[in-house]
Amino acid sequence: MKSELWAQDYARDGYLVVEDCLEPGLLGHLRDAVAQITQDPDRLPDHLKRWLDFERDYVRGHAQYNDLTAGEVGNALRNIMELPLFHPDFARLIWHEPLLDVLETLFGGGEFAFHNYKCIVKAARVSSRFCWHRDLPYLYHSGPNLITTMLCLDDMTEANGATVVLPGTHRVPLESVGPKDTDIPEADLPDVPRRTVCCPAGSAVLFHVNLIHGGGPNRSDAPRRNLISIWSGQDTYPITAARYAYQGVMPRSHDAARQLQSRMTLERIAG
Ligand SMILES: O=C(O)CCC(=O)C(=O)O
Repeated sequence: MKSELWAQDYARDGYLVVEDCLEPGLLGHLRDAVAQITQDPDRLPDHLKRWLDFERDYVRGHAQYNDLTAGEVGNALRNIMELPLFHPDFARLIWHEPLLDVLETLFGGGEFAFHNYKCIVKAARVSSRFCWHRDLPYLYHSGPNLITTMLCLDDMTEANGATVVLPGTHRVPLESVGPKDTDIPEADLPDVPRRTVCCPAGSAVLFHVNLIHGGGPNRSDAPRRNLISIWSGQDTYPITAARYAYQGVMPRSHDAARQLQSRMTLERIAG
């Protein structure tokens, strides 16, 4: 898709797919780095293990989202929070220029800040589906000027649980969005056509935090992994005590003090 259309399509649909955001060498390297975590999570040190969410624990609390039992999903991981703490190459993704180019276009300038990076793993054969939801109520911010981005490490297909979006549902009055939007029953969904976001590995999918989306389970023989980051635009701030690694770094800011912070942070990560 032509970059001149990014802002227009995003404003209309509430989401955007940009292919070829990860070149093949980096894509392979990131897949390997995620596999290092998922293949034997029990071997990780405690300071990293605390950021892992296992599928079996999710299934115990949310049996309705999986046709398998907690015992049947084994040691599969569902989510790796605080990804930048696991490997410097994940931290360096905060400065990944092809993604920053899209974000700068969608935010309408460089004054946007990093919030966090995680990895959603839909493990081969056993993953749960994702309920219909909006991201904003999970994020606890003073406003909705936030963008969710997904860097796809694998092709997203119907069979492996590609994310499904309801285009246009981001255009909603702010006061109508609340905790009920973290799990929207099928019967309460707006009557708009659904779109399954099928795209090749290396694509970036960006969406407005008020866009309704969900995703099927992965019943294919290969994992489906997305690196997910959240970014906040101007005049949009966190309202809870929670803070994440490198939160607040502004890699495209024009402010000299922010540029210094960004440069010094990146230098420390490089070691
Ligand atoms: O991976 C998916 O299919 C959905 C992920 C998602 O909805 C989320 O992380 O908020």
